[in-house]
Amino acid sequence: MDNPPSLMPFLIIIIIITFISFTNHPTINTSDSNASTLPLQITSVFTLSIKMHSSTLFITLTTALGLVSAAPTDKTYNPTKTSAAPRTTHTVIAGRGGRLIFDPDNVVAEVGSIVEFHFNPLNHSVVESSFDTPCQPKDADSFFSGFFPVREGQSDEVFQIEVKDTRPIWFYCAQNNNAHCQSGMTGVINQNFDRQEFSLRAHKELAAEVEGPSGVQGGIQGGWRIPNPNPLGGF
Ligand SMILES: [Cu+2]
Repeated sequence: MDNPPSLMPFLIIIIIITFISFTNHPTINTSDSNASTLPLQITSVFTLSIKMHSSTLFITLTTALGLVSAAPTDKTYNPTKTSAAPRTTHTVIAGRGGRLIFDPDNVVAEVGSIVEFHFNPLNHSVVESSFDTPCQPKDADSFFSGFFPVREGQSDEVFQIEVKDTRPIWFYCAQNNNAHCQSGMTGVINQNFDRQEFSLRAHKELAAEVEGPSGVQGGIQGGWRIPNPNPLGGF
């Protein structure tokens, strides 16, 4: 890409060379009495200027070159971009293949990413729990998707949650008909793989021992229930 200001130093040098050549031209030399009067005066003035003020001229030209070479700084300014990078979305299928599972049930998701739950047939849901107390909401703020009755294919809507920090997020399906949570419908986001006593396997063992119904929240919360962005996803 052309950068017009960068040509300025060369133009100035060419002008200087031309100017010096002009002053040394024999037809307008100050010693030539046949030269016309006007060019002689101009040449004399210029020659005198160069001789008497060569240092000043040098400084002036150097300053000019400096200003010209500094000029492109403004041209290379790039405004700050304001568009956000697209967020990663991790898809989890509840009840995939008619089984009482989340697939995958052990999700690794970076902070700021989205985990998006899709729902296959039966009537599944997803609720946030804690490691120690499977099949029950973690607290009053636990996310809850509501139920997704589906006859075939996948649900018209999905449920999204945002991963806000690196702590493990435990979840389960609150469908009590056939005890989905106790039957293996639990999962985790960002399990601590250095602490096997808190593994998903250990959590599922705890869930299998839970007696009584799974708990649900009073209403959909803690995420976004939105139209399915990929209803023909093939699962
Ligand atoms: Cu279920």
